[in-house]
Amino acid sequence: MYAQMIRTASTGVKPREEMTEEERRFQDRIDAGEKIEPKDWMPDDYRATLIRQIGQHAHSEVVGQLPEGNWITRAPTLERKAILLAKVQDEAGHGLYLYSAAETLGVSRDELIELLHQGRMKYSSIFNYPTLTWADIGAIGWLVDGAAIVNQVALQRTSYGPYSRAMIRICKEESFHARQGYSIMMKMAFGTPEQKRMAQDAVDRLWYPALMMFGPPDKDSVHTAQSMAWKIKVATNDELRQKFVNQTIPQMEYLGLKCPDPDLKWNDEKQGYDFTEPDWSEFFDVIRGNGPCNVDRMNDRVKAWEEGAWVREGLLAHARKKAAPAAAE
Ligand code: FAQ
Repeated sequence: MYAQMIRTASTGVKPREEMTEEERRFQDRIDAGEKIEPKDWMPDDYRATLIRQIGQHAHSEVVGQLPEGNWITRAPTLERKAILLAKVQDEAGHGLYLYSAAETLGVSRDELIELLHQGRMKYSSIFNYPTLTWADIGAIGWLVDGAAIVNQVALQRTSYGPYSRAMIRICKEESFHARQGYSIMMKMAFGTPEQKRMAQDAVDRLWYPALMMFGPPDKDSVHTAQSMAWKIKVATNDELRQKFVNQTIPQMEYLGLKCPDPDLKWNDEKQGYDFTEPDWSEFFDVIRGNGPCNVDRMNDRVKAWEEGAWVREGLLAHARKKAAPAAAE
């Protein structure tokens, strides 16, 4: 069902005079700040846009477990291992809330996962970069979860009720993730010269990919205008990127680390930093499937899905048996 909607989803904003009576009433509810709930009437494109965004968001949480899961056995202490394990489990839980929110729109989790595995749905560009050292785990918690929080705090106000409520819960857990990342960075940045060098190297490699997480510049963003009109998004890609830079640079200064952007400087007039944009050709290349780890990430996900088939079948058989105990006897 959703696979057909992907092709038909429009990207332009419909002028009010071209809207049907139903569409006008819907837009009025959005403008009045009302939440839209699963059984409410909604335009097909609103539904398709939400399925795309929530589905991609869910996939990002699940694929996002891979770069960190890779370090669970190599965490330097038992305490760090336990903390990282809890964080990676949280990401699975976030995927679950988000797939459930997408299901309220009439798409099944299996269909979304199939589309991901076929390369027809995306997940966040950031997870196509490798985690080479322990400092990368700190930088992911601090920069990647930090960027995710900036985006998700805004999404708590999104117009679709189930997505908004999932975001509220996810944001609470993400705050712990960012703290654990910053705690690793503090240990490294204030540690031996070699640890500090590793921390700087992680920032050097992950700074621009973290900026890319907010999506292309507003002028190249195909979905922002309509998504803002529907309040699916409540801030643009550039607005959120600027907010992230403003809040992160003082944290970087506290750590005594250098931002790999030689032109970064405070702009008094805009009360924010001027910074160099990421290399957008690299971003588009990564989301087309050509990043350093795209192939590995997808192979790992498909393998996990196939090898987990017997668990899903067993759980379904158990659920069926519980639902109809008399028939099963
Ligand atoms: N990566 O027109 P726009 C996390 C695509 S959660 C890949 O601007 P939109 C937690 C976009 O889909 C991280 N693709 O699109 C964690 C579209 O392609 P399409 C995930 C991207 O939707 C931490 C095309 O480019 N968070 O990290 C990206 O209005 C640590 C044009 O772009 C979310 O998903 C990208 N970065 O704005 C887990 C938040 N950016 O679909 C584990 C929810 C853009 O037409 C460890 N999503 N594209 O083929 C959003 O807020 C939005 O979807 C944006 C993109 C802002 C990401």
